[in-house]
Amino acid sequence: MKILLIQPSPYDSNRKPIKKKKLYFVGLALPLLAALTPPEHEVEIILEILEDIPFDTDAELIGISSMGHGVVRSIDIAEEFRRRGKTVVLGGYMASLMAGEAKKYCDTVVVGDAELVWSELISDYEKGRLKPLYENRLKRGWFTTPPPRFDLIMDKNLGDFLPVQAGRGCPHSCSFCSVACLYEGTYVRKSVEEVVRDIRQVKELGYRKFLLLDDNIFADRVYLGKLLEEIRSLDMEWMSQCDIRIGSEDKLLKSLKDSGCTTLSFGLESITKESLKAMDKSWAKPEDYPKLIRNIQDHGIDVSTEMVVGGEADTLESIRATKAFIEDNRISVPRFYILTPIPGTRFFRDIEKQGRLVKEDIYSFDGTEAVYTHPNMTPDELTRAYWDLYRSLFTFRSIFKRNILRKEFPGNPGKYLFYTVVNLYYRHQISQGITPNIF
Ligand code: B12
Repeated sequence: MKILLIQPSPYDSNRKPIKKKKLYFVGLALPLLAALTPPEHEVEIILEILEDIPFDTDAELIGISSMGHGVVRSIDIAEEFRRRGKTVVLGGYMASLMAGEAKKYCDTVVVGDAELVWSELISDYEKGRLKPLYENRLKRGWFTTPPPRFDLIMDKNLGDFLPVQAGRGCPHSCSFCSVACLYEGTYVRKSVEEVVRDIRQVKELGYRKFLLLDDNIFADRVYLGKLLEEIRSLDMEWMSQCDIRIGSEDKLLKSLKDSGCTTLSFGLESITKESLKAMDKSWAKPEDYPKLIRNIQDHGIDVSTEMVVGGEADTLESIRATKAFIEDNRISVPRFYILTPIPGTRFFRDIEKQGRLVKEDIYSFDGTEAVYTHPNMTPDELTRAYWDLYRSLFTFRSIFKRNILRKEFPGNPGKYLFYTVVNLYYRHQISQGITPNIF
């Protein structure tokens, strides 16, 4: 049997799938699913952002991933394949969070971690006994995966790093977070040996860098410490994301740097304490952010930030004040979204219960448009404040201040000039009304 696995590309504003010449941030799901497939079957992977979908394929079983508002494209692809008589499986975050809705457009939905059900699904399909739903989640503790089948995507135009995963989930339960929704505050990890095996595979494929795409590498500091010791000996550069409080851990920060970690990304969300509290993220203390950021930067690790505007206690003034925060802390490449209730999350249920939703089309839920009423501003004002914040931070003056006018510049001009170019690209996107994103 032939199986076609598709990572759809979200639509642009003209409802055409976004296309790029190169994909930097490759997902791990499809190379892993391919590795989990019994070897007697042939697997093809399509990354739609780089290539067109072969709708006339001779594959029997079509597996489609789904992420955020991109699920609209996943559904359209699913419907087209079903019209052509194929058996379609939907999986990934969005299908997991809205399985009932997803089921309307496919033959079966996989909810949660596919490692636990994929081979059973294939065997059921072969026996003509496919179930409508396969649901299973990794629980607290450890998990294991085969090495991902990167050989199936090596001919595609990828960036200079590949993904590796050590753990899934996060001990926090922030109300807006899809990860919290699926993993419910649990954190599961792979053995250090298995992670090392996967990094070695990336290295053997000729890469010098990897992206550790865990949700929070600071979830288990003992485990992280052991992992860093091993990563260090592999002589690779890497990036990841985690809880900002790692900024107070000098010993860990030193080990991170020594192990080749170059950049960490932090979901800081907001500089307004009460907004963080309303997101169930009061463990994050905005008054500590400057000190923590500085300590991470002083250890030689770049800080990248993800923030949201439109938290419950935000005002037009606090959104404007975010500009000074980003500049004062010399954040090279800041990114923002409007706080958005993603269907399936606790935040969505709360906003829906309070009758505050003003948009229904899931395509508005892409983080660039206000979709619910806010106590301190109208949805239009919020959307405008969001774009104004972006514009104010991507002036030539601000780009210069954040990237060139910093004490680290003389020591590594090449890196900060590269960030300047990324900023200029973001500036161009913002001027076109496109939210900068990392892919
Ligand atoms: C790398 C990444 C990307 C990359 C690469 C995506 C890609 N092309 O694969 C880029 C940067 C392009 C990207 C883009 C976006 N992403 Co993204 N991304 C991630 C990230 C960090 C890692 C994904 C990954 O590889 N994980 C490791 C694998 C093994 O886990 P997995 O993807 O969950 O897959 C497992 C299961 O879900 C399942 N599964 C997944 N797909 C399928 C398909 C089938 C057929 C089956 C059976 C099973 C299955 O099996 C896998 C093994 O168990 C996740 C965070 C995370 N925790 O996963 C966010 C995440 C998935 N992304 C998210 C979002 C919102 C987006 C965007 C919409 C952002 C935006 N505003 O533009 C876009 C949409 C892009 C799209 N194609 O539609 C959200 C999804 C939230 C949600 N409710 O759906 C996440 C969870 C981040 C977050 N915390 O909010 N993303």
